[in-house]
Amino acid sequence: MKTVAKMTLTTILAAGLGMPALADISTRTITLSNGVAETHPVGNGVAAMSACIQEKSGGAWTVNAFWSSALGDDLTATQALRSGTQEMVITSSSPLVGIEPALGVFDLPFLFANAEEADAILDGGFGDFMNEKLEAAGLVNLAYWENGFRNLTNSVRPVQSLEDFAGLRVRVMQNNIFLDTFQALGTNATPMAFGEVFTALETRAIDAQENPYVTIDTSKFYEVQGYLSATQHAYTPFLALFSGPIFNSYSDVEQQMLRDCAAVGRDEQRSVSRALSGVSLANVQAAGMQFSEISTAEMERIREAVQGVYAKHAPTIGTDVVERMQSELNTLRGN
Ligand code: KDG
Repeated sequence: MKTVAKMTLTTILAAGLGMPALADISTRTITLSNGVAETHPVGNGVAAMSACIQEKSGGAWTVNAFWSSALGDDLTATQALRSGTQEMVITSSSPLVGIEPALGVFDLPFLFANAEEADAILDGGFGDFMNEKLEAAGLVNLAYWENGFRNLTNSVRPVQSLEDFAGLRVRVMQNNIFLDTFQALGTNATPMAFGEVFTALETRAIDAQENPYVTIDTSKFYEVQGYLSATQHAYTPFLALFSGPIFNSYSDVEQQMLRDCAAVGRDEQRSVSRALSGVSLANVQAAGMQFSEISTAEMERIREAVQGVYAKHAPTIGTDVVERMQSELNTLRGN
C-alpha cells in the first residue's frame, strides 16, 4: 500500500513540476538518421533533444543517432518512417517533393530574404499548414530545423557573374525545381543523393555542388572544391520527421514530450548553425577555397534568369500554396 501511495505521489509531483507522468512513458529506443556528419550543427540539435528526452522520460528513452547517410539517404530514411520501420530522420525538405509536392515551395529560388523570415514562416501558420500535409503522408514533423542558405562551390573557375555558371556540371538535390533553377543558369545539372556527392566531386564526375557554409565545412567539400561563391540562392529547412504509425502508438504524454524536445533541439541547432556559419566560411577559405562575393548587379541578373521557375512549378507545388507563401511574406515585409 505504501509503495503504491508513494508512486502516486511521485506521479502527482511529476505532473506538478511540469514533468510528464512517468507512468505514461514506456521504455523505448529511438533510431534517428541524417545525411550530414555529426560535427554539423544537426549534431548539436540531436544532442540537446536527446538530453531533453532523457530527462523527461526519467531515463526510459534512448536516442540512437546515425550520421552521414549510414541508414540511407533522406528519401530512403523517410520511406522507412512511413512504413514504421524507423522512428526519426532529420532531412532536407527538397528530396521529399515526390511524397508531398507542396514542399517544393521551399525550393523556389531566392524565396526567403533572411533567416528571420524563414523562422516566422516555418514556426507559424504556414509551417502548421505544411505539417498537416505531411501527417496525411504518414509523417509527423516535430519541428523545423535549419539547413540554411545555399552557396555554390566548384572545381573549375570563380563564379562571379551569370556567364560563369555556363556548362558547369552541378549536383543538385533530387528535385525538379533545383534542376530547373540550375539549368536556367546555364549549368548541366544532375540530381544526386547527398551521400554520393563527395566522391562524385573527388573523381570529377561532377564539377560543382551547392550547400550552406556549415555543410561545405563539416562535409569537407573544401578538399575537392577550389571555388566558393556567395550565391545564397535558396534557404532549405530541415524537417525533424517522426514516423506517423509509430507516433500514433505512443501515449499523449510521450507525443508531447517528443514535440517539446524537438523544439529544444531546433533552438539549439539553429543557434549553432548561425553562430558557426561565419566560422565555417573562414575555415574553408583557410583550407584553400577561393571565395567570391557577387555584385548586386550580377545578383539581379541571376535572379532574373531563374524567375521563370516560379511560374513553371507553381501548378505542381499548388498555386494555393505558393500564393499563401507570397502573401505571408508580403505581410512580414510590410508590403
Ligand atoms: O540529411 C540531410 C542531408 O542528407 C542533405 O539533405 C543535406 O542539403 C543537403 C543536400 O544537399 O542534400
